[in-house]
Amino acid sequence: MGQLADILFTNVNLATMDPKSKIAYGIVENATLVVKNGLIGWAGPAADASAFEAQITHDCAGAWMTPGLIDCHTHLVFAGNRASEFEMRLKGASYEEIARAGGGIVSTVTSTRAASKDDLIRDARNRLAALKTEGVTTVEIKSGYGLDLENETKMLEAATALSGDDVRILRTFLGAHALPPEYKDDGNAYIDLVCNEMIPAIAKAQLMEAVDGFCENIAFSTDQIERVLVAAKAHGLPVKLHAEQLSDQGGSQLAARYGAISVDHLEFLSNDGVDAIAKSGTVAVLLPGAFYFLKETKLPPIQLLRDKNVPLALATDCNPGSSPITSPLLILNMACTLFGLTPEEALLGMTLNGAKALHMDDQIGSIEVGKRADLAIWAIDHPAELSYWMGSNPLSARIFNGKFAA
Ligand code: DI6
Ligand code: FE
Repeated sequence: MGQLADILFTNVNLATMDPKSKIAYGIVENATLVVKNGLIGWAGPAADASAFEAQITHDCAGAWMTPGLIDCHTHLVFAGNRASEFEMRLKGASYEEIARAGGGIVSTVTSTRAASKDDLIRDARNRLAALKTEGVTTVEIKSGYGLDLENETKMLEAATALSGDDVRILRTFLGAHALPPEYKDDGNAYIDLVCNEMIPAIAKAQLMEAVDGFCENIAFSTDQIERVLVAAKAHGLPVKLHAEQLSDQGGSQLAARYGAISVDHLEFLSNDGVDAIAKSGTVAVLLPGAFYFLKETKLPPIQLLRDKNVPLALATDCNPGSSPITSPLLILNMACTLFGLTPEEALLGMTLNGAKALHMDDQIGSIEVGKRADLAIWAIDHPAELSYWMGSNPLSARIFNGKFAA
C-alpha cells in the first residue's frame, strides 16, 4: 500500500515560485503534488513520486498549478461608489482637488457610515467573489472608511465575516486614512483618537493583524503617522504604510525605522527611501491599478528597487476612489505593461512577495512542502500567460487549505 494522501494531483506542471529553485518560476514540469491535512505533503517530478493512495486523484491533464494568488492590499469593504468623481476627473479635476473639496475618501466615509454591517458584507462579498474567480486564496482588507471607533469596528467586523472555509482574510486597521469631517482642521486631535482610543479598543477586540496609515499632503504628516506607528508597536502590531503615492514625504524612511512589513504605492519614492526600505527588509507593494486609474505619469523606481533586492509585491488596491479593480490578472498585466515588471516578477508579486507583505511567507505564497495547500490550476501552456491575456480567465480550479473551493 502507498502512502496516504488527501488529494493527489497528477499530470501537472508546477510554477512553484520556490525561492530555493534556480529555474524561472521554480518550474517543475510533469509533476505530482500531494495534499495531506491541508498542507503540501510532497511535490516534484512525477518520475520521483513514490506510490500514494489518495481519497481523490485529480488528473490535471497537463494544466499548470501556481500558489493561490495573494491580494496583499485592498480596501474591499466600503459602501457606494465614486463614478461621479471619475466623471469629474475626466472633465479635468484632479484626485487631490476632489479630496480637498470634501469629496474623495470622505465621500466614501459618509456612505460607509450610513451602511449596515450586513450591507457592507454583501457588497464586499461580490468583490471578493471576483477575486476568487481569478485564483485568489488570501486577501488583505483595510478599514479606513469609518474614521471613528464604531464604524472602523463595523468595517473590521465585516472583513472578519468574509473569512471562511474558502479564503483567508487578513485585517489591517487604517484609521489614519483621512481626516473625518468632524475633525476638520484638527488632524492632531484625530490622531489622538486613533492612538489613544481606536488602536487599544480594536487590538483588545482582536480585529486586526496590522496597522496602516496614509502619509500624504492630503492626509497625515510624518509626525502624525509616527505617533500611529508608535501606538501600533506598543500593542505588538506590525505596521504598513501608504507612502510616496502623490508626493515624496519621506514616509518610507519613517516606516523603515519602525520595521514596517510593507510600504505601498511608492511612485515618488526617493533614492534615500529605497535605501531605507532595503535595509529594513520592508516589502515594496506596487499598485499599478491606482497608477492607471489616476492616470499617473511618475513611475516607481523599479530598477533601483531591483538593484537593492527589495521584494516587489503587487495588489489590486481595490477601492472606490483610485482603483475600482477586482481583477488580479489585470494587475499582473498592468505591472508588466505599465511598470516594466517581467511576468515572472509579476507572479512573484502576487504569490511569495505578497505573502511577505503580510508576514505570512512561512505558511503561504509558494509550492513548498509544509506550506498550506492554497493552489490555483490554470488552463495555460506557460505561466507568462497569466500576465499576458487581458479579459479572459484561464482559472480551472482553486484549492484552499487542501480542499477544492468554488
Ligand atoms: N491611497 C489610495 O489610492 C487609496 N487610499 C489611499 O490612501 C484611495 C482611497 C480612496 O480614494 O477611496
Ligand atoms: Fe490603498
